[in-house]
Amino acid sequence: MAESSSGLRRRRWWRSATTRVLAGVATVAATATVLVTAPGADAAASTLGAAAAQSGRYFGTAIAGSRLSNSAYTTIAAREFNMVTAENEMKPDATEPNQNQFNFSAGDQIYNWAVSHGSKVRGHTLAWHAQQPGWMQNMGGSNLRNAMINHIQKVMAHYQGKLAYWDVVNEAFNEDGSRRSSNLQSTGNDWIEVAFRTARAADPSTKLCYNDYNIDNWSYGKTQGVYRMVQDFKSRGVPIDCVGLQSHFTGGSSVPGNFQQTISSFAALGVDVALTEVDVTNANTSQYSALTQACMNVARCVGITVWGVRDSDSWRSSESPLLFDGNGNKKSAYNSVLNALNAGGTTTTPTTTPTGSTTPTTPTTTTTTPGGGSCTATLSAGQSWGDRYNLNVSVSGSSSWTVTMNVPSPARISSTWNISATWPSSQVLVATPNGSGNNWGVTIMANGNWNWPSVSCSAS
Ligand code: 9MR
Repeated sequence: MAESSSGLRRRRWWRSATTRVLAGVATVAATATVLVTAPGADAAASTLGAAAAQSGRYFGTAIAGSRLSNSAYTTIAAREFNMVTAENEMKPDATEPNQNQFNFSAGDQIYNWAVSHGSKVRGHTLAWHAQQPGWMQNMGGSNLRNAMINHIQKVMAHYQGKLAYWDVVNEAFNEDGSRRSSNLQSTGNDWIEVAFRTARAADPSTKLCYNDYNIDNWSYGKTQGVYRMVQDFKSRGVPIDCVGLQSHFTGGSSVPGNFQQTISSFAALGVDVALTEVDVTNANTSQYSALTQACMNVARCVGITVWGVRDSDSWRSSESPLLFDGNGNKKSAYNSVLNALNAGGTTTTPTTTPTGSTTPTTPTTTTTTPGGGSCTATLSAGQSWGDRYNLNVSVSGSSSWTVTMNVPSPARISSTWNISATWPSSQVLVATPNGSGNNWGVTIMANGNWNWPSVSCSAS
């Protein structure tokens, strides 16, 4: 059923009013603010893009230029998705076939199709060991470094102001968390940060992402390697705005049990997180709903993109991994994703980091439960010591709340006050009232990671 326009208006009013109220809280507490959506009385949205938009997220797909003449394909793509990634057409071999001679015709075709159907566009990708044009594959040293910089500058200048995100660097890590060897890596370990600095200068309007596969399992070496790089970049002011988890749960991989922890841990570094190339072997419904739910549960998980429209469009079509079958019919995984999107989630407003603070801030969260009712959990700094710090938590909006706090590894919560606590894992605290009111707190052993935990609040 389509959502009524009055439902949408109500929702927007509610969100903007909440933003204003919470903005005051953020100023006083010097924390960032998060708010939420989706009062349960509203009708469910009937497409993936509209359902995701209710919580401020997008739902996207990869588009192949060669299929834009197929109306069965474009009908589904235009109806369901509000973010588009060019599957191959914005990669270096497509955009710079000869050195310093650029060709944007295939990329522009996809860009124009997307925006004319009300969709935003994610750029993919600028610096990658694969799909380099032949002339680049044979390069090294300062010639390659300069060619990479020129490529980023020229391609980003062409799309200046037009793209929501750019995957600046793609797939630069080995499975053990070390850097992948490539001609780019051999130009010096700083090639990734040079790429990001070049990208920021070329187009300050777009968000700059690092994108990779097999970084879904929090305890995996590659995930930790990428996490450390992003943490390092944030600490040194190297411009990075987002991390893309490709989330190819095909070819033998499946959604790990700690997927949400991975998303929230990256988000706690102060970057957006997106699932950028999702596919799942045989479109397993529980895996599709779990990965969608994990994104919905993390305030800065901004959107999900599936890697193709129909199974027949997939790079792994023999695994039937997408949400539409070869005839364009919705599969059961489609419904599980749509339902998870419609159930609501957590969204953020921009974060503010207090000047001079040694502790990066992380969003405060409000979640509206599907059945209605909402609450807000606001974090503020308490006393801190050389190895640990206190966080005060204030809950408003409901006296019957559940706050989930996810602490970024290897930090650990060492004590709590004024709550009943349960511990689904060593890094996750679930807090409920113990009769002491709505102000409570935790002591966190930093173990070297001073990023604040993410929190979500749900009312019952
Ligand atoms: O789906 C893309 C396929 O058509 C290309 O042949 C392939 C070549 O490298 O790239 C595929 O897309 C990849 C994406 O750009 C990066 N992550 C892995 C994707 C699947 O291989």
